[in-house]
Amino acid sequence: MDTGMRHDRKVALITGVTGQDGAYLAELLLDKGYIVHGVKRRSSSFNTSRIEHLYEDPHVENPRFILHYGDMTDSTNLIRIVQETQPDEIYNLAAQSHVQVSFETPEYTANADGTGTLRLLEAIRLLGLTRKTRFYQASTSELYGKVQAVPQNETTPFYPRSPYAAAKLYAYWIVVNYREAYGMHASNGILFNHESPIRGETFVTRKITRAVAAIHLGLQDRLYLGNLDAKRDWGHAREYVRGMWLMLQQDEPEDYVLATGETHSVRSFVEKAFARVGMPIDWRGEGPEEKGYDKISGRCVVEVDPAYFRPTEVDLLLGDPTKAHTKLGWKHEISLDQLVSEMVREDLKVMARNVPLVGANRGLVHA
Ligand code: NDP
Ligand code: GDR
Repeated sequence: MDTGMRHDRKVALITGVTGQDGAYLAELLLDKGYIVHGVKRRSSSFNTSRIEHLYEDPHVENPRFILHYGDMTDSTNLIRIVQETQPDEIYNLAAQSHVQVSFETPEYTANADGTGTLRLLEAIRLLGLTRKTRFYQASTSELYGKVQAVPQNETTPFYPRSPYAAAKLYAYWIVVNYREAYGMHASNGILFNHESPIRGETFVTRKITRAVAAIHLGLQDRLYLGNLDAKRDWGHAREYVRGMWLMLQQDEPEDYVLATGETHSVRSFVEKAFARVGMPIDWRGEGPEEKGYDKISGRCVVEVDPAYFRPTEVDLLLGDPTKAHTKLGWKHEISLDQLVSEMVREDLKVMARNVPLVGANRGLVHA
């Protein structure tokens, strides 16, 4: 199947299309008229819930959204997909993306997130597509780790604090190297945390908004969290995928920070989320003993569980998106309060349908 060359439409290939960003990006590119190919992993159960609304019957003529089975750990498979699709743009979003999980699966994380990026770049090079195919790499504010300056911009030195960040550091530099060595249009988006109602359930924001909805509806008693003092620069994923696309539309490839320029603690996110369901939080105790009580009922609804503490933590992230603003015309519009409201509202809808709670909320997953 050579779906790339017969159309006037631009062709994009997205790895990690079943994830939060993959789903928003596929939607954006389809809206822009692209033909979108997505790489999804084979799993024993459906993992396509975020992109079901984009699904097209593969038997229709000239489908514009096409899925391929693939894995970042499998070179020949990646080469075949790039060969078949001949993409104008590749967005490399696939990753083992959970920082805490990377401490438990460091080698796999290095393979998928670090070497996986190299495999994809090599596929482009081996197939002679270095001039045709533009490349976006999902780099991360986790690269700053133990931060060397506040706020962080494109020139702030990196200091990774997890196997995930170390793997992404390799990916960052191999992208820079392929750009310089082979003249590829390859860019790193150094994206600060971005969330949404379809954020993975074990990342802290979604874990909080799901628990708030479940506690409000009487489906759960308590929310267990780790470090409440960590500070993050949280934006909305829908706005960030637009920034990815803008990077590949520039004449020259460059690296860009996407961030809001504001930072808030996990504790503050918890307060904002509970406030949406009319539960003001009163904190008592310190460190691992800290608990959050609903001021109105006096009930304990938040507890610290040291199992969620990380061996090395990233304490404070605050991005400076000036370059993206100046060169790409990109700026975030959605405030943290709006983001929290949307996430709690959507989780209330999901919980009200009484979807069985899985993963973090049942304590099946420690992350
Ligand atoms: P998600 O965890 O929601 O999605 C990750 C995607 O990668 C999923 O589609 C997953 O498939 C896929 N994937 C995982 N391992 C492999 C593999 N070995 N081979 C092929 N596919 C694989 O992440 P996000 O959408 O939140 O993030 C997208 C990218 O951006 C990631 O690389 C992440 O590290 C990075 N990033 C994210 C930020 C954020 O705040 N969201 C900030 C900065 C960077 P499956 O559905 O089967 O699990
Ligand atoms: P992060 O996101 O590690 O920043 O990586 P996460 O939401 O997992 O953690 C943010 C902060 O919250 C603290 N925290 C908890 N985290 C989780 N997951 N669960 C808890 O119970 C909990 N309690 C406190 C964490 O310690 C941390 O400080 C995300 C991912 O999307 C990466 O892929 C991406 O690169 C970065 O954002 C930017």
